[in-house]
Amino acid sequence: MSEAHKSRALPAGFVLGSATASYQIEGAATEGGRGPSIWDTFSHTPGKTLGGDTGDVACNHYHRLEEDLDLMAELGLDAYRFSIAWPRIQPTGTGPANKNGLDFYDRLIDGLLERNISPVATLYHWDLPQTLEDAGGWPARSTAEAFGDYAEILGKHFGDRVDTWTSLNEPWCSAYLGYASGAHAPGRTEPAASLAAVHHLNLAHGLALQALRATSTGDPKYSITLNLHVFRGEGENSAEAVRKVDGVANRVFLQPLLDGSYPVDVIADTATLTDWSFVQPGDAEIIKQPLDVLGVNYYSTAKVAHWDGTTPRQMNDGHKDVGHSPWPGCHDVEFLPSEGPYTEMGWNIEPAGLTELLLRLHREYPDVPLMITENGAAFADEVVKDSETPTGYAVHDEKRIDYVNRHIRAALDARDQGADLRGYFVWSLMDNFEWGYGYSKRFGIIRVDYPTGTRIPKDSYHWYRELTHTRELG
Ligand code: PNW
Repeated sequence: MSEAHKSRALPAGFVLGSATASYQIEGAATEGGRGPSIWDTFSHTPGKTLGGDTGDVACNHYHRLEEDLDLMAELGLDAYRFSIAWPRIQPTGTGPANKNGLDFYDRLIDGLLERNISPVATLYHWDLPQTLEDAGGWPARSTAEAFGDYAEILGKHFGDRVDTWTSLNEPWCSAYLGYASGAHAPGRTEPAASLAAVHHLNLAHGLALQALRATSTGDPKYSITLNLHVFRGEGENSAEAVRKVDGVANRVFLQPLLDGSYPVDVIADTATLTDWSFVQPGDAEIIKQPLDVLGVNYYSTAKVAHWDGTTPRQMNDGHKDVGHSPWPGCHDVEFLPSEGPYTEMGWNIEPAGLTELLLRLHREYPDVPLMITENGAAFADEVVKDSETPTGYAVHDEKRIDYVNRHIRAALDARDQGADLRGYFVWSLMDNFEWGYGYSKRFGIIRVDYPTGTRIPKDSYHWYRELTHTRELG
């Protein structure tokens, strides 16, 4: 029997969850007083998403809430990670709360609590109110200030029931895919502005945690989720290449959040783009808020090398190639293809990278508890007729089961070596709108049939259910 399939018990108290995000699943884009977000504008702009797919209907979760809650209960989740759509709460990003928006998340949170599932709420998973983008978006300081006000509304209204508050999901994506490569909304290609966005996202996190702590009457935990990158250097001068990409991908978030300063090498590497004058006195103190848990999203690794300019530069960094780099200040770094196997996203599968990442965080920030807030894989599923199931179909996704199994094991390896890892959330509860890839990539452990919205639990759902019940990896 191979290592991957030896049975292994989960530690006591280890949280098993699943994750989604508002724009990816809710649909009902113009209902309940919701204002437009940058993802509505972007997805409705021709050429921005594959096949012109939008989140207008998505999984119709907004109207299928009860059914989805029941699927979570049946799955045996300890916790559910979702995001709140800012434009449902404040349709134009400022001003009083929209009651309809609050009502929807009341029903979600109360429905979770009734089923004994801990609500893990993210304030921002990329659906910025369009009005705020029109006023400058994340490169503008006013967006961070508006985010603090939004957090105050949420703290007052939901802070008695939420288990964990997460300020931002993957500010790396918001800043660099949104403002440098343009692969994500709002689709801007301004590397200097993307660095201002980095800072204002960090600042927004700090302002939000202050506001949430001041208003939440329960005893929630406070967190942020980062998509930290694991880089492998290849060839001569690759240490320098790794230092640079690690700076703009990882340290430009970790260091201000946890140490209260920006890395001097990143400031130097990006000096031709910006003088960083958007960082004002006092900002560092606001950004460095105590964190009860650091959320880590992990999917794959990346291989980098020094690029000397003599051959065409390779950019196999797993991003949609839109001709603009999401790596400001890294023009002499190239991204080489990693060894397979790969998922349908073209991302290489390397569970050991997760062990290394968790151990690095444990080494550098030993006092910060860790949570894997996303991990999972897009694969093409095999759908077969099966008269034994309630839906009449079964979905075979052995590769996804193997991926999740191996990554939970890799995470537990890090825990065995000292990392303070508290739990694991599989991405995603259901197939959904995969951003620029539209509905073409399926990450769910529940299949969503488009456009009917019918939910079909996949084999991976049944496997995960077995895990939540036995608490033992098979
Ligand atoms: C994360 N990249 O997104 C998000 O948090 C999810 O919303 C998303 O569905 C999931 O991972 C799968 O993609 C990412 O280009 C999107 O490096 C793009 C990248 C990374 C994460």
